[in-house]
Amino acid sequence: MAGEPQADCLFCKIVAGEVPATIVRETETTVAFRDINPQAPTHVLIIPKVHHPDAAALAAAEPQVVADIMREAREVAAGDGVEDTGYRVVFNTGSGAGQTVFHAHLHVLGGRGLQWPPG
Ligand code: IU
Repeated sequence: MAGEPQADCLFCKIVAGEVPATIVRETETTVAFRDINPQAPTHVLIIPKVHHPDAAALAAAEPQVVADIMREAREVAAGDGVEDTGYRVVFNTGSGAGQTVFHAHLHVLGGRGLQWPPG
């Protein structure tokens, strides 16, 4: 059922504490942890505790959790000291956009200059 933990989902396992991760912050609805393959000095993923395959599905089902994630992005950026120098938030949505893990997650990237457009 939408929103329920999925047995084969890595990020659901991180939420459950069954797979280790470097947790940065946790709220009632979200978990933020450091990306295992960082693309910038700050590279944190913020995920909803509920399972939805991508940001579009999450927004359709539980838009308030998208707002929670965006609030957390600011807290993560501030905590890593990149709020003032600038940071990027990205929801890759669909494999064509580079999504590889199908549990919605927001990338927070900062700590170096970032080019536009992204690759
Ligand atoms: P994507 O937007 O679905 O491509 O992002 C998935 C991210 O999850 C990617 O940056 C991976 O490095 C990251 N990740 C992780 O942090 N820990 C893991 O065990 C796995 C992927 I698998």
